[in-house]
Amino acid sequence: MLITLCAVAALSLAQAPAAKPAPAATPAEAQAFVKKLDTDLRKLWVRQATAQWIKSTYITPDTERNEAALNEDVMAYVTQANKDAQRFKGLKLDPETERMLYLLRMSTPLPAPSNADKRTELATTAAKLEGMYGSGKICKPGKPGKDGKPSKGPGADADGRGAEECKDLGDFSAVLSRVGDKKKPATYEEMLEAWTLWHSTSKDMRPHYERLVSISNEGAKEFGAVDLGDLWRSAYDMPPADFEKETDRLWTQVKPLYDDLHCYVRGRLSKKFGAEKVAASGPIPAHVLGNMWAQEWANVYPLVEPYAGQASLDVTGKLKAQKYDEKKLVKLGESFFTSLGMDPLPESFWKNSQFTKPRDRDVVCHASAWDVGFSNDLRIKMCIKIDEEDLITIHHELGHDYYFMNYFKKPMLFQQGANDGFHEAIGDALTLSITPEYLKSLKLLDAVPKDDKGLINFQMKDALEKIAFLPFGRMIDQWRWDVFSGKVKPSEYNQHWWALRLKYQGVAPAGGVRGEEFFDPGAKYHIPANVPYMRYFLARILQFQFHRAMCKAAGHTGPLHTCSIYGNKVAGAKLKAMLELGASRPWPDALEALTGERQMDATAIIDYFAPLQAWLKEQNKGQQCGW
Ligand code: X8Z
Ligand code: ZN
Repeated sequence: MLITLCAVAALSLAQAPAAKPAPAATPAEAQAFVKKLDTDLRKLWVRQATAQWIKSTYITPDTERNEAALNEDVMAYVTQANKDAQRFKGLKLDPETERMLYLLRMSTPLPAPSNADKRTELATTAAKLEGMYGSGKICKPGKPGKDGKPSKGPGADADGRGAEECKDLGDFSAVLSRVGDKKKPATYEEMLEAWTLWHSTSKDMRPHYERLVSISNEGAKEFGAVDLGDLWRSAYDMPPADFEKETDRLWTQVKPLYDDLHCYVRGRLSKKFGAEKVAASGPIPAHVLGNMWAQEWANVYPLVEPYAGQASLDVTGKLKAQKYDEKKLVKLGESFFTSLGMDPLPESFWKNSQFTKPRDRDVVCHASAWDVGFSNDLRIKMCIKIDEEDLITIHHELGHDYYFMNYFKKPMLFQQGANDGFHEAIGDALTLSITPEYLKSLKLLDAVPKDDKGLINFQMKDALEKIAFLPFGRMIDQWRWDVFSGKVKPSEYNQHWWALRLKYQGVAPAGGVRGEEFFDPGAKYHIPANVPYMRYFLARILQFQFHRAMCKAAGHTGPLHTCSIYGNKVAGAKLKAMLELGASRPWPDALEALTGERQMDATAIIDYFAPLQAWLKEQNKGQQCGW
């Protein structure tokens, strides 16, 4: 096996496009170059995705090492190919070749330098970090049994000595999610303990992360970028500095709505926990918002419900009562896509996906969607809980899979979203059509909220998910941009993290300062896994823009929040027209195909929440908002 892997590495390197600089490169040579690139990338990316899938569904030192080796092959190839492509700079090329060369430069979020030792170190460091996150847990000796000995369990010896009780992210998150639980609410202290324990699991990532920053920055420089943040920002068909301005423009559009929501939620939580724990002015403690990162706040809904005594919006209870299992939940997600005229998921999807958390091994539970063979070889990997949150996440993941399904016949470099925000927005855009009427038709709600009070309740629940996320989505990569540029030194990592969380989200750690002995960014998956995050911020805005366009195509005329495109084939065809483009055209072209617009625009999300925002403003009158 080892020999085969080494042979693979040697083969892919030997086949990299010619390294010799040719002084007078021609357009025909450039075309030949991208043709070979496509063949090579197919081989390399399929092998890489296979290794990544195996590692993610079975974390062991072996599968980590295997993945790192395949990642290294791809890194080596892409670094060399980028160098070779320099000779076509300035040539007048056909648009397709030109676009492929543009996309090649951004084809990896982790560019490696040419130095082989550094490349190896980068690949192993990246695998190590993701593995550390996936296997993060806190263990303590098990409680003694009746006989006074520790109870038996995994890791126990014959006498029960050494038995451990371990808790992982799922366990800690379950505590936080009980913040508003009617039957068994978690206390402030229980939540603080769960939050603190999880945030201690990432401490040891820090030196590895420092290396990842330093080596990948070297790689980015070889790719002609100033640093890795600059390279990430150059993936949006505009100069990197303009992209940063775009994200600021969009944030400015939505910030007033976030501020209104923050003000109202803080007031309610302050009443619930007491002003000494949640001050009526100032930031909200990061551990009381029902989510480990305070990124989505739906779990505090029972504590902030605008009007009591309205029809229940508790979908989770219904799912459990109706004995939904994981597959049935995924089938429900699929049925939304097929209602729009899309094909069913392939048989292999049902065979190869991971829906449940295996009991006997570590896996990367963070949800993801895959086309392992770049050939409609679709899968999702989740550790599904039977609740509303995961029903929404299933739609999100299937949105990725349906994007894959619609572009898998394109050349490899075009098998991507128009930009990465588009990819993240598809499934979410459909969930905006999960209206009370739709849920009632599935018997997941007893009654459709009738009057304004019901509407405000429903919008509040939605906003806790969608609006609360926006500043978090905006700040994560601000932190990384600042880290990659060197503006923030390793000795300031944690301090800067909390400065941004305060600035954008208005949240703070309970008890004040979290010193540099912690590495709190590492407690969020996308940092150790090195997944760029601005995509999710863009997606929260784009999904409403997509929704507005699909509603228009479906002939909807009323307020945006009353529209559902479920079952509408015309809206489905419009969506498909955009998905089929993949990344073959600059994203404004793709946006235009669906919406007729060429700019990302937050007016749709603001219009959608207009009733709630008016209500919030009324509630917040006389309050000192802000922090
Ligand atoms: O990572 C994800 C998806 C996979 S692309 C589950 N999301 C972000 C997160 O969990 O932080 C979706 C929402 C934001
Ligand atoms: Zn996603």
